[in-house]
Amino acid sequence: MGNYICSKCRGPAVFRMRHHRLAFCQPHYLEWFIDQTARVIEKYHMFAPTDRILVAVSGGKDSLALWDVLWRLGYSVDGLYINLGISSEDDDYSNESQDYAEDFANQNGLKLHVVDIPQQYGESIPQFAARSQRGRIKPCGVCGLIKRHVMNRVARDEGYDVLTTAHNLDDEAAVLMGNAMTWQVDLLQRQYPVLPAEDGFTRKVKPFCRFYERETAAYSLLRGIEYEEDECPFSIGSKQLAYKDLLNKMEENTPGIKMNFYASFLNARSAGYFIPHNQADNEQSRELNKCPICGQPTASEDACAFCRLVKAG
Ligand code: Q46
Ligand code: ZN
Ligand code: ZN
Repeated sequence: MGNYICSKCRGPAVFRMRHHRLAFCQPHYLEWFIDQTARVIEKYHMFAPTDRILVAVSGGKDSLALWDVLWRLGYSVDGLYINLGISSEDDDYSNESQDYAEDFANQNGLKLHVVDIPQQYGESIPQFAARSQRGRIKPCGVCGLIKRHVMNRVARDEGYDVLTTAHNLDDEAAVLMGNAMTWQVDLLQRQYPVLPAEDGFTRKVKPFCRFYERETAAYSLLRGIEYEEDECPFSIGSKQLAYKDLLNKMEENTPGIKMNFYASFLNARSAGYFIPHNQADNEQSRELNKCPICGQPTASEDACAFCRLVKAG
């Protein structure tokens, strides 16, 4: 990579980050990346050294990198892979992704929970989506609902203190842009690197929220982690991808703008913006009940959205 030199040892650099004005050789990049993750965990009080952590792994670069880093930092961290039953003509996406997650766990002697949605509930995500309200809910909507339910169930049943996901800065900035376009105050208020445990929900944290996607990709590559390179076929043409493209174009002209956008939002949020006008009313409306079928929290008076979806099959 050009003539850049490592900011730490002055040897030849293999990776450069314009916005940080840093470049590193391989060992010093891996070291820097782990160190930065530890700082974010500390900054947002994500978890304590004794906490039992469950990391949601998709078999892709971000989630396997997260599992690797937390394990190297000495945390007690197990994985959860949810097989969604997604495939296309030329790509057995869910099964291949599961192989990558299992290989990673086996190579490093780590524990992986696997929940196979078609096996356990009789239908894949596309099948659930096709009949949910006669196809009115898109696969990603159904997928999000099912993943949230399963992650929370496994975390609760297996006694984990915290659930981690590998959302990176590109993901968070794209979600932020989507929420800001329509000023969805309730969603903006909930967009934070830590969601505390409450009302039967396990604490959720995002230790990679300040890394650019190319930084997590570089970590996996330089660490030699093998991962599923294909994206889920349903992500093609999504609004989220369109926002990511837009932000990437802006980043090309103004390095650091993506980080600025997200970090400034977090500061504004911490300063009290995005708090609903009538906080009391809002808290009232958030009162949750217990689903009579699965026991998970729900805003519904009856069965939760997940149980209604499964029961309707
Ligand atoms: S896995 Fe699920 Fe994503 Fe595929 S169906 Fe959509 S939400 S795109 S993170
Ligand atoms: Zn170096
Ligand atoms: Zn339920």
